[in-house]
Amino acid sequence: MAVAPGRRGPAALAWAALFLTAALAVDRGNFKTCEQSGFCRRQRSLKPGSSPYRALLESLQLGPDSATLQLINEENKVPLLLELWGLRGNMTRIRIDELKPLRPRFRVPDVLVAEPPAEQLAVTGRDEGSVELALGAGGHRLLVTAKPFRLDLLRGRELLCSVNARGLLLFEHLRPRRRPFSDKVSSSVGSLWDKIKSLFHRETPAEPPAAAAEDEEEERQGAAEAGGEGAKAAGAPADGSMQPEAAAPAAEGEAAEEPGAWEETFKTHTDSKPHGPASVGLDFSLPGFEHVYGIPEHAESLRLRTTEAGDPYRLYNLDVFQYELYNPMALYGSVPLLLAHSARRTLGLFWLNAAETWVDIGSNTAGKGGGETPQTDVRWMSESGIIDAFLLLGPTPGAVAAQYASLTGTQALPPLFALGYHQSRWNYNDEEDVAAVERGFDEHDIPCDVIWLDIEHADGKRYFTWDPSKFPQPRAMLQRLAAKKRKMVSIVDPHIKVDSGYRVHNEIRSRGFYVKTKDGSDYEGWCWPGSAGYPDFTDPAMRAWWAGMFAYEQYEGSAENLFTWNDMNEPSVFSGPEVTMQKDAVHHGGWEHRDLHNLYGFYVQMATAQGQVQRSGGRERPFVLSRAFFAGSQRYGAVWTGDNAAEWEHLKISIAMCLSMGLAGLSFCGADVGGFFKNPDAELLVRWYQAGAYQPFFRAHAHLDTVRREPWLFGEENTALIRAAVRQRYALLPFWYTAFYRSHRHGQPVMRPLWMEFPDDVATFAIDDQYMIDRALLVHPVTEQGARGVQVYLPGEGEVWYDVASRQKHHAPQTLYVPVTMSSVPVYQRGGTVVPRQERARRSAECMRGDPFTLYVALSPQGTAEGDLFLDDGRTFDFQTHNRFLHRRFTFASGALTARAADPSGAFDTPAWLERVVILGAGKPAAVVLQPAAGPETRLDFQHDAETSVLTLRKPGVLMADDWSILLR
Ligand code: NBV
Repeated sequence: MAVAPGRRGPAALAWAALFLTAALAVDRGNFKTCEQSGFCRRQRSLKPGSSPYRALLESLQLGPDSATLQLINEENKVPLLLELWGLRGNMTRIRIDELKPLRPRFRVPDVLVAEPPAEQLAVTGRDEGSVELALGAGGHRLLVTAKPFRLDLLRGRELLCSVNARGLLLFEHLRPRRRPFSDKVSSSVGSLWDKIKSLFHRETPAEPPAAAAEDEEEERQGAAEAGGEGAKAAGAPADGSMQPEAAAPAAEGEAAEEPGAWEETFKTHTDSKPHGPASVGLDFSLPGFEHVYGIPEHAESLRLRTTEAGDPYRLYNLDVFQYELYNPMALYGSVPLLLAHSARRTLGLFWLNAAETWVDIGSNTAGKGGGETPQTDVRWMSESGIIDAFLLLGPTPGAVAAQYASLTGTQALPPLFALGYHQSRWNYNDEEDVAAVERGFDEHDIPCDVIWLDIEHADGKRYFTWDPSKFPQPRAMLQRLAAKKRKMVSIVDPHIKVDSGYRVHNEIRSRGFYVKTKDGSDYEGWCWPGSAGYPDFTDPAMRAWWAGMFAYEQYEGSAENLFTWNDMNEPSVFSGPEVTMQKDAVHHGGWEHRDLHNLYGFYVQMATAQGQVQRSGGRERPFVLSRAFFAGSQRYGAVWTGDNAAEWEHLKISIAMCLSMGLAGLSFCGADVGGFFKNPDAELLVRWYQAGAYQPFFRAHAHLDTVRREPWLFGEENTALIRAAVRQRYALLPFWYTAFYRSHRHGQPVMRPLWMEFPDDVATFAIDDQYMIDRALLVHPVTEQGARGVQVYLPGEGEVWYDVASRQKHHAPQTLYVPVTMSSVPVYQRGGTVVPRQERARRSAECMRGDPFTLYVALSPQGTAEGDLFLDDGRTFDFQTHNRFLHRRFTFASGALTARAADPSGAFDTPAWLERVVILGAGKPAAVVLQPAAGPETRLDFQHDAETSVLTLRKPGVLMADDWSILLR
């Protein structure tokens, strides 16, 4: 069947034609370079050299689980407090704040799942110039060198990481504003009135205890002066007051007073910076490492590049229209976690700061060759807040993933349906359109779990409402979907239409829940609905209220099978600087938007997920897709790579981008299948379905002005190809679900780079056109137009791999040339694994509940294999709260396949049974015998294909919940 094209006027169609033919390219001028970002410029202008910081070793104090030490900047005499922890599980935490800040500096809340438990530290060595600390049981030592200040983290004789070895610690202390003569020069734009105001402006934060702060500053300045000439040299006002004249030029290293330090203009926007410069920066040297990864989100190869020649990687959640590939520009989400990997070990650096951040990467070997010991240097620079850095010491990739998960939490276990296929577009026009699309899936026998509604479904972009003419009966529509065991997702963006007739706006405003401007009024920005307010999701009371909005009686027309999509939550503000919120906007607690920008989207998704949990009385698991994210967002749902395009390069980079997110804890990642902007041709669309079917979040989505592209609109042949790809996804749902369960339990990424599984195989370190799903499947999607074949690298000395389609066995390591046709999706099962499948084609995931299973047992060269299966109701928290689950382990050894509980604490009633076992790489047995846990042995029918060495056992018929063994005799 065909779907009617969207009902659009001629003007819209003309615009669409223009849009569809225009070349896509980001308008770089809308976004800052490091040079245009005052603090980045100041930080980066500090070149490696001798650091002005000295550690005051005599100030060392050992607490029960941490050590503190003062650092002094010998040029301006401002003291810092360094705190060190040896955390349990092979981690070290380094926190640096001002000893006596003029006002409290922002510390990131709610991201760490708990205060990380620490181990006792001990002083193990000391001399005039250094102190050595033992960091708990892991055998790590920390050498603190006094002058210049430096930290070396060692294990035995091996140096793992040095901090401030390049002398790039730059901590801009808070200061009272001096007479801003310099600002006159710097503020190219800005009203006269603003300037007059700023001349008389003293810092008056909305809430932090600043009243006392200036006294403290006086004290500190006094102390500094007593302590030496440095303070005078730095021009610090002795009485802490504003000086009518700049008392003295800023001292060297005191780069803060340069133009832009107290006010900064970008394009038409002036950032008032009422608290002045406050940035922090620090360098980490990683000897022995040449490969670094992580710090999503960037449209970049998996392996990060060095940044010396251009801009650093930027972490600042932004709505970047038509983003470009392979560059360090910021995108919608940020996770300040960087991984370094070598054949010897893996390390992680987690920089817990939610302000705008830039990351410079340098290497002594990049492009240089030669026999030097490789070293990577990483430099972090953030606009405000403190330095709170975690060194995750691995030593394996899996250990780093577990360490990061112990800090920020693991991936939420999605409801099963969410791992199925999602059909979205901007927009499905009305209830009839939704019904027709849904019918299309049934008519074409393509499974589909969810239909999505974008912004046009709401009444005038008033979220939590429905357009009365297009969606007059939302509940009935949801019921029709529910009857087919399908779900719906509606979009709820965090910009709220300023409209006194809109209840949501009125309530947020009357409760004082909007973000405020620097002057204390409700902040308003321009977005889809026109003028919009932005709820302050950093306020727990606001989040509780928002969560309450998902109650069925609040969100009218909603139902149990309606889930949520949070878009534009960077936040996107069309009228704002860099399409986001002004940095001097004020949040709960008086904190500036500057301090916590990268957390906004995290909180939106948190509150939304909370709402979904609450509406079911705490029983049902939520599903929320978010565009913006931060460290810890994995606890609240899924993320996607935003507005990509129907281009082959975009298809290719979706793999690298999701791998990078997975490394940073966000396992539930996907890209718009088909590409958001532009129209894919049939070949690209089919290839994208084939790739998407093997990525964690599998959703087709398209821009409003693209041609309709439901899977059956490209001719029978292509429909069949798409059907096959989607069905492959569904057959593997038990495998995906089990992988997600283990990710939820242990923090391992579901989609992972080859080097996570083969950490000492250097050949895998730069690969990002193929990857592993869990530890069993290797996928190399076809991402080249007109491809006749792909080169697949099969890693693992002495291992074997089985082509999932042909069942042919291949020895590793080797690079295999694999000829492909349009139906090929190169997937390999690793020898030594067991993969569970459900192979009956159904309408949706829920329809597969209770369906029988097939186990694919791929034998290792030693004739062994192991795998598992997690089963529960697929939707509630009962697996957690009532142990209602099955976690089964299948082991093949010595000619016998056995099924036992992987976790005997769970129990779950299911009629699901075993209908087939396929053993790859098996010889022909004389007989096959089933030994059930209770009852007599029976013989099983089997079939052996001598050419492929595939042994198929028919109808074992045992329940998946039972223990049993199958013996090959
Ligand atoms: O809500 C409309 C779109 C949405 O379809 C897309 O997936 C988001 O990434 N949204 C962005 C806003 C407009 C984009 C041009």
